[in-house]
Amino acid sequence: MSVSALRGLRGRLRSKVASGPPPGPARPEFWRSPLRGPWLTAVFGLVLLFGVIILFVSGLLSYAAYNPDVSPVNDQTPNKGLLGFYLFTWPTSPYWGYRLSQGLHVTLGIVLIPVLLAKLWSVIPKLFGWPPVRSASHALERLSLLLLVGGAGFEFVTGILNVQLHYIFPGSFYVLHFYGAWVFIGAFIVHVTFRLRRAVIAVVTGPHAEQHRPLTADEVPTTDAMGLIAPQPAAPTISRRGALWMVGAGSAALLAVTMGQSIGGWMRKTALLAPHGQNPGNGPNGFQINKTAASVGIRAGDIGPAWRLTVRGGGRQTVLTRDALYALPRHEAALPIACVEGWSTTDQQWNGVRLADLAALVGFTDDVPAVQVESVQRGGSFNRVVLAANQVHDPRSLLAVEVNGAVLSPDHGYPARIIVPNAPGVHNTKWVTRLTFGEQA
Ligand SMILES: Nc1nc2c(c(=O)[nH]1)N[C@H]1C(S)=C(S)[C@@H](COP(=O)(O)O)O[C@H]1N2
Ligand SMILES: [Mo]
Repeated sequence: MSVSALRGLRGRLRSKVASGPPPGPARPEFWRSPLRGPWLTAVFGLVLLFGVIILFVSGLLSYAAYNPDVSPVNDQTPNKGLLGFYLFTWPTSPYWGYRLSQGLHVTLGIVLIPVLLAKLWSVIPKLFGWPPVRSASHALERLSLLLLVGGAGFEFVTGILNVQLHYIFPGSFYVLHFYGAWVFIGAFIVHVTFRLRRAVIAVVTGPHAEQHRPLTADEVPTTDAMGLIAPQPAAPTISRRGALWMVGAGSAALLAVTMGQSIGGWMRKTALLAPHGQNPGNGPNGFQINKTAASVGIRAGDIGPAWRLTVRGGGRQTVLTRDALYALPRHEAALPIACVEGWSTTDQQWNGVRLADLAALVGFTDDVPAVQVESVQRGGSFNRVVLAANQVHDPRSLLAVEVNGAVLSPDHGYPARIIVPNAPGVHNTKWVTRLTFGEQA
C-alpha cells in the first residue's frame, strides 16, 4: 500500500470516529434494559470475586495432589517453570481432603455459570464502546478485558467439557486448564485491582441512587461514568430484585442436580447432570466406576490365571501369582474414590496388602521409597503413576483385592488395585501388574 493510500485510510478512519458511533450496538441508546447499572454489575462481580478465589485455590490444590514433581510420569506440564513454585508433597490426611476440595471446585464451577453469564450480560454495552480504542492505556485495558472474558470462558468451557464428556481431551485438558487458569487469574487480578473500589461503592450506595429514567425530547443521550446505564431505557419487564432471584434460582437448580455426584451414596441419584449417571449395580461392588475394563481394552486373559504381580526394587524382584498375593497379610481401610471430575463415592471398605509391606518384600523395611505402579492396561494416560514415599508409608495405602467384603469386580480393578488416602481417583490405578520401588523414571 502506498503512503498516500495509507494517509487516505487514516483520514477516513478519523472522520468516522469523529462522526460518532455507527448505528447499532455501538450507540449507547441501542441498549435499553433499565436493569443495567453499576449496582447490578457489582453484585454479580462480588459474587464472582469470592467464587473465583475458591475455584483458583482448589484448582491449585488439585494440581498439587497429582504430585507432578515426584516423577515425570505424573507431570503433564514439564515446562511449568515458576508456576509450580508452591508445590508441596501432597499429604495423605485428611483422607477425605481431595474429595472435599475437588467436589467444591467442580460443583462451584457449575453453580457459578448463571452468575458469570449474568455478569457478562450486564456489561455487554461496553463491549461495543465507541471509539473502540481511545488511547494506548485504553487499548491495554481492553486487551486485559479480552484476556479476562476469554480466560473465564475458556476455563469454564474446558472444565465443563471435561466433567461432562469425560476427558474428550485426556492429557491435553489438564495442560489447557492449567495454563488457562494462570492467564485468567492474571487478568482477574488486574481487573479486581481497578474495579473493586467502584464495585463496593456501587453496592453500598444501592441501585436507587442510579439515574434510570427516559430522556426528555431535547436531551442528548449520555452514559454514566461506567457506561452501563441505558440512556433511553425501555419499560422494565422484571425488577432488579427479580433478576437476582432468577440468577440465584438458576444456580440453585444447578446445585441441586450436581452436588449428589460429590456426596455419593443415595444422593447420587439426584445428580441428573452428572455424566456417570448410569447405575453401577448393587452389592459390594455397586459404586461408581470411572472406566470399565472393557472400555480400556482389558481382556479376560490379562487378569485371568496367567496374571502375575511383579514387585521390583533395590536390585531385587519377586513375582507373585494371584493366590500368593491374596495369601499375604491383609489390612482394612475405609476410603472414598474421589475423581478429578468432581464425583466421589462415600467411604468404601477396602481390604488388601499394605504398600509398605510390599516394599518390604524387596528389602525396603525402615525407609520406604516412592513406587511406580503399572497396570496391565495397554496405553491410555491412566495406566501408570508414581506414588510418593509418604503415600507408600501410610498404613491405609493398600494394593486392594477386596471391597466391602467381596473380591474386586473386573471393573473396579480385579485382581488388584491401588487405594491411597486423599489421593485423586486417577492415582488409584486398577488392574495393577507391576510395582517398582525406589527407581522410578
Ligand atoms: N488402569 C486404570 N486405572 C484407573 C483408571 C483407568 O482408566 N485405568 N481410571 C482412574 C480414575 S480417573 C478413577 S476416578 C478411578 C476410579 O475407580 P473406580 O472405577 O473403581 O471407581 O480409577 C482410576 N484407575
Ligand atoms: Mo478420575
